[in-house]
Amino acid sequence: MVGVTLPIVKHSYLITDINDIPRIVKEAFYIAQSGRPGPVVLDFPKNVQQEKTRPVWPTLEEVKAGLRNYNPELQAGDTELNEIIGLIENSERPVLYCGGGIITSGAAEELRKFAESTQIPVTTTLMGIGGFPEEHPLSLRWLGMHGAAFANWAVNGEFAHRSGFKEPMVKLKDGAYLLLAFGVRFDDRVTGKFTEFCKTGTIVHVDIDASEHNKNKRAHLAVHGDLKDALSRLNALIERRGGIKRRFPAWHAQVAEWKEKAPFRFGLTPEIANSDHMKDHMVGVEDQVILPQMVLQELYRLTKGDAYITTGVGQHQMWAGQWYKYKFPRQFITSAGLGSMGFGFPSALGIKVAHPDKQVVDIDGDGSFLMNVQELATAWVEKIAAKAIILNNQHLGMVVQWEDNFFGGNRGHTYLGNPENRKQIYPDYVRVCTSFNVPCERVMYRKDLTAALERMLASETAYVLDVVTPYSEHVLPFIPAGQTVADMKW
Ligand SMILES: Cc1cc2nc3c(=O)[nH]c(=O)nc-3n(C[C@H](O)[C@H](O)[C@H](O)COP(=O)(O)OP(=O)(O)OC[C@H]3O[C@@H](n4cnc5c(N)ncnc54)[C@H](O)[C@@H]3O)c2cc1C
Ligand SMILES: Cc1ncc(C[n+]2csc(CCOP(=O)(O)OP(=O)(O)O)c2C)c(N)n1
Ligand SMILES: [Mg+2]
Repeated sequence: MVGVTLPIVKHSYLITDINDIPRIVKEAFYIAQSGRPGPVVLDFPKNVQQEKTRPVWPTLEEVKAGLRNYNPELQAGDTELNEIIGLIENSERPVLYCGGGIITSGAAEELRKFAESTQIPVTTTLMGIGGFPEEHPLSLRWLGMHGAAFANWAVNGEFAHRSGFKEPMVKLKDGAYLLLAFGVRFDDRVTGKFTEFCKTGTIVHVDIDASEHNKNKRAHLAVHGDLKDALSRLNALIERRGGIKRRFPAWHAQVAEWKEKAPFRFGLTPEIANSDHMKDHMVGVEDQVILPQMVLQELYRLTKGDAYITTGVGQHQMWAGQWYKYKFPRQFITSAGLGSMGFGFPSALGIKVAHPDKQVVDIDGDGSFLMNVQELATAWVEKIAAKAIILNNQHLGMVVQWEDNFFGGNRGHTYLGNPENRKQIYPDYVRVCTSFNVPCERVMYRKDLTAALERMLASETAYVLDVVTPYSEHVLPFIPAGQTVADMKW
């Protein structure tokens, strides 16, 4: 078992002696939560489970002393922090690119203070969403494959759209000259083709895990340390010197122009209303089609942006990132990198248990929701009032998007409905959910959406809303894998 988990978790233990349990459990919690947090597996054989002993619990100090080769309390050097301040003072087009490290290190407040005092625009990764309030004037939302066009331009520069990957890249405007990469790992879904990412910028990379430095992209200044500590000390340094002298009015004007030019957007086309599973239901009421983005917009309005949102994996996940705006860390819980379909509903249950007074909504895909459908029983048996919205496009929508873009629309088992009756919405989630005693209703027409969302939000038990949406909608912006900002469709 440990042999299987070793390469994919932070640490694994095989317990062979019952007297080791107190130490191992305490170490496991310490390792999981400190430094770069990550899962720790305990393999607990049945013969050891059946033995008896009297536990002797070590103190945290004893645990730390026993882990001599593990030092998660790393601090950036003073020289490096001063160097960062010098780079800001000498820079013209700075951008903060912040990720999951802001959230795991608990540095959101420090980041906000730093951004406000330096006036540097902030973009986050998908994992960094909530690390900086998205309604803040300095927010560029998130960047990458499906991130905001204006965030991608701010980092990489604006290029004329080219129709083929082999055509030359024609630059229209420069992007960042200084990229402050804080707690990010330059994932390829963010960078696209590594050599073209932030080509004109000096890159500073602060990370607690040295193996992330220069992994995908060379950093001009690699800083090894905890981000909360680094940001608090940067803020103190700035305060001590009476603030940052440099201001960036021309850069802010450029960013504002980009935001105006390419906000997230969507529109209803005849092709969309003609989506196979919908067209029979939409005759004469084509304007009643519900697009997935509309559901999120309306949910955002009704919950005033305060709900916790979880997701499965797919198009719905990207729309949940784009059309709900996040204010605080861990408000958006998504499996991101090694995205696991089925993640949404169980995560929503966990968050609701931790925050019983908060609204928790899983934005799910029909494919993803089915992968952990048995969790409806957990919701009922444990009385957990988490909500789920299935953006039901009757397809593995994200895969369909790739089929349409790269494989001539050839379908490889991405239709999830009933091939013998395409008009039928299949499976019937109302019957699936109510068979678990969890109330569920289906919505298909726009006129019914708001009231249905209100009923879901008002419910004191778990509740599922099955919203039927077209499958022909694509997530935009879109930078195809391994390509560049010049290839971005938006
Ligand atoms: C279909 C699909 C599309 C996607 N599209 C996008 C996209 O458009 N944009 C996007 O951003 N992502 C996208 N993703 C997610 C993407 O794959 C990555 O999961 C994500 O970009 C990684 O975010 P991150 O760089 O913040 O890294 P994380 O995985 O959050 O890593 C955090 C980094 O912070 C460091 N760190 C942790 N703790 C500390 C600390 N205390 N101090 C300092 N450093 C610390 C870690 O060492 C690590 O380097 C997509 C995923 C899917 C499934
Ligand atoms: C367990 C698992 N299997 C397969 C995939 C690959 N995959 C990524 S997105 C996707 C389609 C998801 O469909 P759905 O949940 O209906 O979401 P939609 O894209 O339609 O919004 C698939 C199959 C995955 N991420 N996880
Ligand atoms: Mg789907």
